[in-house]
This record gives sequence, structure tokens and C-alpha cells, in this order.
Amino acid sequence: MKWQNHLAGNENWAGEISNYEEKSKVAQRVSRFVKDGDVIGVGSGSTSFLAVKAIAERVRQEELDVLMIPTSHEALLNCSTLGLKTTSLAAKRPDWAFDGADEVDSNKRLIKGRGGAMFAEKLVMASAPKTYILVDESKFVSRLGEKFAVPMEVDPRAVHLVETKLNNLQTVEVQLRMAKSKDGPVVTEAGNLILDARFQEITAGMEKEFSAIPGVIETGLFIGYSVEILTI
Ligand code: ABF
Repeated sequence: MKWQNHLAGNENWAGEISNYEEKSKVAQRVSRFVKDGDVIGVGSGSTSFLAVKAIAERVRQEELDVLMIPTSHEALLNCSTLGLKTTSLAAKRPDWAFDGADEVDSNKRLIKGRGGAMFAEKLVMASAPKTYILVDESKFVSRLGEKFAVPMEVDPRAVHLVETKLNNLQTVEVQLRMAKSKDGPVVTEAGNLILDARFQEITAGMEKEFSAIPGVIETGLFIGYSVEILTI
């Protein structure tokens, strides 16, 4: 069983998280920024999960009153299971947020979306005055796209249209993301599909170019957001 399926109280997930020690230290660091009364945007992924755990511990010990805005069902379950109160962007704006990333370059440009939650992650990041990006050393790249493709959440009816448009943008490869079981595509929480696209080079204007393609809901390219990269 993978860590995503575990809830608080079951400690067996620890061995399933890569770079666990490093991620735990970054999680501890971000937990120290929490102040009484904060409304905090919560990213998805294993590093964010560890941060939620660390924050829940502080909140419990110091009896802090905080509200969390989760970016996925997974983050919502983690928060609520660990006793953290949650709200949504429809009700509140975050004072700050934290999230993980798949790649970070020297200009603080990010690729995110391995878990397929990049739409909500971008909404929260765009709503927060500042987002701490929690990363271990393995996430730093000299060239964005070095390890990961750029994920795009796409309306199912637009998959072929988007693929054709991407192929006009010097795409090296576009793949429909399949479930690990291979018996169907990954479906996002909003009922959309994910195309993973690789490029020769990722340039600053690409995020806007992708968003201009009809049917693209959101992409995992995060350029120009108010982020602070947090490591150990
Ligand atoms: C989320 O979790 C995603 O945008 C990103 O793909 C992933 C990083 O996961 P982890 O912290 O498990 O490496 O932030």
C-alpha cells in the first residue's frame, strides 16, 4: 500500500517516501512559520503531507487556531484526519501557502503536477501572497524539463485537438497519462485527462501559450509566481 492511502495513526507509510529524512526536515521548517489565526494553502504530495503532519503537531501542542485550504481530496483527508480545520478558496483567501514540486530551476520556475492536482495548486498559489515550495535536493534541475514532462489537464473532448496544437509547438513527445494498472487513463478530480508533454526547451511564454489552447484547463508549468524555495 502506498503512503497516499494511509491516514494518520498508521506509521507504515514512512518507508514509502523517497528522501524521507530531507523532506521531514523541510516540513519541520515550514511548520515554524505558522501563526495563530493563519489561513494556509496546502499543497499535495508527500512533502506537503509531512508538512501537514508537522503543522498539526504544532497546532495541537500550542492550541493554535488555523484554517487550511487543501488543493486535493488527498490533502483534505490528510488535514481533517490530523485534526486540522479546513475551508476553501470559495470562502477564504490564504495568508500563505506551501506545496511541493517535481522540478525547480535557478529562476524559481517549477514543474508540478505529478499527482494531477496542478489546477487547484495553481489556484491556491495565485491566491496566496507567498507560497513556500518545499523541496529536497533531488528537485533542482539546470534545465526545466530535464527529468519531468509538463503535465496538462485537458477536457476529455479536447485531447486530440490539444495534442495537434502541442505538436506545432516543437513538442518532442505527448503522452496520455495512464493509470498504474494500465487499464485506463488517469482521471483528475475534475473529471479531466492529463497529457504529459516534453519539449526541446521550455521558454517563459509557454505557460500562456498552453493556456490559450481551447480545452487546456491548466498546466503544471509555474512561472513567475510569488514563491520562496525552502530546503533544509
Ligand atoms: C505536488 O506534489 C505536485 O505538484 C508535485 O508533483 C508533487 C511533489 O511530490 P513530492 O513532495 O511527493 O515529491 O506538489
